[in-house]
Amino acid sequence: MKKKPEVRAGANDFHTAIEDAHVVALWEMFGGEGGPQPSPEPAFHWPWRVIEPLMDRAVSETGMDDAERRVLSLANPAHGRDDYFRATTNLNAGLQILMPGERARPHRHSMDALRFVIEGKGAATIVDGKRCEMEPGDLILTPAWTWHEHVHDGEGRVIWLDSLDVPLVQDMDATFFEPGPAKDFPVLPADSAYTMAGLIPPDSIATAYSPLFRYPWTQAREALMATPPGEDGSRVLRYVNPATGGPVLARLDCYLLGLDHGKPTRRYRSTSNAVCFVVEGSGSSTVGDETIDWETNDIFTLPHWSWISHTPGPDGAKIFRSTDRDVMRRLELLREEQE
Ligand code: 1HN
Repeated sequence: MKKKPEVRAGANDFHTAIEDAHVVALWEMFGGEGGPQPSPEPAFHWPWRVIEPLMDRAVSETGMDDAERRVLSLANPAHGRDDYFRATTNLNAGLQILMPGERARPHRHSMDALRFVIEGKGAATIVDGKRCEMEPGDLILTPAWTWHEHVHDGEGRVIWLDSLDVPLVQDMDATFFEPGPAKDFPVLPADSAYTMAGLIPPDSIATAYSPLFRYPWTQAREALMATPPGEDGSRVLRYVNPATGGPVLARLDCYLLGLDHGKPTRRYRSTSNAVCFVVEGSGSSTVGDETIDWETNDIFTLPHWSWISHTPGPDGAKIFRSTDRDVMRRLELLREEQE
């Protein structure tokens, strides 16, 4: 039980009295006008050359009988070690590895999750009974409260990026979790019913998340190449729910960025946060005061309200982005500026 506020009628010292009463004098907290501004969070970078050997070591250290999921969570030091689910404000990211013959047991939770496949063949994620093959570059959704498990019947290691809204759901104290076996799930149409943009089974309108669970890389890459570049030469595609045109998940929104010119993209800043994964190529990004030199398979963050610009290397680059942007928009908190 929390201590009840105690009114010390005799306390002459104002600060002792207000502390005892559990109130705070706001005029003493903020200097200047307008209250607090977004606190600058530096961008953070996890290079593949550092993380990859740790994935192999995770396999030798831990079998799937001991680890529910073999995930290395990307814990941004800006938020402290105890906050190990926070890659950036509102977003979790981690790398998961599965070896041939292994499986990660079914479960479901109130957090939205997505998988972006980095390497390997033969693994699949089963989402509410739909089997989604995992090939490099594929985006696979495991929306909040859908049953999901990972299986691997192929050869060699399979590694993917997990991105979840864990910090946001934790901050709202709305974390629910249920272990499998999977039961009582709605049966959605096969992904192949959504193969043609502009044609959907009409019942799809009812779903709060995309009824399409797998966005294959071959098609996404082709669509990106066919997308007209903007003034600064960059191409942008958004992964959407085909039934609504909105974000793929209630609290995660995904984009592909294609950079094929050597010049920097237009600087912008946003109140949203993002985790970036370099699918192809190399280059650098300026985020606030920092410049990050990235290569294929690297992961880095784009924290809110820092000025951002990307510059590809000579061979161009493709970047996958998982962001809280649509959450901010629906909360009427999205502000964006471009130079
Ligand atoms: C989770 O359920 C998975 O299902 C991966 O593969 C990472 C991180 C935090 C909470 C739940 C998975 C996760 C997770």
